[in-house]
Amino acid sequence: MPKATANALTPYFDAIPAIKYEGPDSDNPFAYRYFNPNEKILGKAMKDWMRNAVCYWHTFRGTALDIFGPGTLVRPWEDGTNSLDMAIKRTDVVFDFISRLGVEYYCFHDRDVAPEGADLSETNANLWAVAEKLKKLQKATGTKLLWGTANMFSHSRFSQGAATSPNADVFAYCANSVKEMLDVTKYLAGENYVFWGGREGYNTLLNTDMGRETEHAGAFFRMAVDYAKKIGFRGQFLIEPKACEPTKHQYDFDSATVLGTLRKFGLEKHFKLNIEQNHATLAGHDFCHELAVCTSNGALGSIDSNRGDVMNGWDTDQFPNDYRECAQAWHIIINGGGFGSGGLNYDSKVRRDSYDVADMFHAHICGIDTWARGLRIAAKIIKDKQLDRFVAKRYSSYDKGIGKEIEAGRVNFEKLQKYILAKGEAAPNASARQEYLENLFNKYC
Ligand code: XUL
Ligand code: CO
Repeated sequence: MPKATANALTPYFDAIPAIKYEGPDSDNPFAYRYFNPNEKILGKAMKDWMRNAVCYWHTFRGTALDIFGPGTLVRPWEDGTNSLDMAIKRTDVVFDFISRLGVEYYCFHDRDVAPEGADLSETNANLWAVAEKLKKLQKATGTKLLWGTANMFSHSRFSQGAATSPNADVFAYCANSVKEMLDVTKYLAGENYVFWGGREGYNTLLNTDMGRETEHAGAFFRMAVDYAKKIGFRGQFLIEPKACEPTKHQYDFDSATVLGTLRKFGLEKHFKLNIEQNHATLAGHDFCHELAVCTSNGALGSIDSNRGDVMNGWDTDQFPNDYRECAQAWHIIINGGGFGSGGLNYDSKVRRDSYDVADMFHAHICGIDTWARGLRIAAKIIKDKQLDRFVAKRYSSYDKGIGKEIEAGRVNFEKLQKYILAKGEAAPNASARQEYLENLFNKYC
């Protein structure tokens, strides 16, 4: 819940009031209009459906540099160094922001929270030094770790891949990174561990042995599963698909590809997926398509929330603002059983010219309210039952007779041929009524 400013960890956000729910008619830009944390929706508190998380990288390490110019986000708490000292000081600001926002979770990569040292042993020690501070702040503020991950894409050693690098020493380096981050995630009671294959892909087949690279990825995932078992890490492993960027072709292209790969390596029981809205569109899919691939395979883990721009073809990572898309997403998520240990991580960044600390709040308020408004709409859809009944009826030929036999695996081609020959023809199905359903959906919005 929002903390009173009097208890604030740092003075940097003192000009901004703690963010509270004021309802849809509020004119206060520093208030939620739809997110009322403890209000019950379909029998569960909104905060427990959403499990909102602030991401450390965009919000606290992003400077909004782009290819045409350096960063423009000059934060008053930064001293301009990437030192361990600054890393430790920064944690107070992060937890202050999260508390004032009234959010319960956060997510980070190893390199977001701690800098590399002179050698790998010092790098590991830096990570643990910050982890100890994070643990104290989690306890003091009640903030929880939704997931941890390792950054195996920024440094030049990863330029040709991490676990799929042609260099076996890089593979070994990555083993150290994931081992340490699994230990840290367990230490901080993290509820999930994410693999996003930053440079796990290729730019040209002229220099790439795809078969070997993907086998190495499979071996790496297997080792991670084995190590988690060894240390008793009970968090959920998640893979975050992305079609392209930074490599031309990423191996974890989309949900269907990842599920196929996991099955190839016999790892499907150990992993679920972390679906990012803008990654779905990069793969040429709707966000909801990716969610439905997951729920229909029992593999929905968590969401990295953001949006692309319909006119741009890259990962713009803007804060979500389309509550209609979120409503449809919630309908799929809720019918699929909810998030489990996952949640909504705002893997989004403010624009390069939104440089005030106030913009960090406006961005998260908009994202959280977008999902909260969507949740309220989805609850209406679910309570009203018309949409779900329509779909159930559309498949009702499988609830009895020959359809039931097909689903039960009790028939073969010969039996089906005999059946349909006796009928003489398969009558066309009733209209699929897309336009009627789109109009019905609009009614709930
Ligand atoms: C990159 C991306 C990452 C992952 C974590 O597009 O989404 O931030 O979420 O490594
Ligand atoms: Co992401």
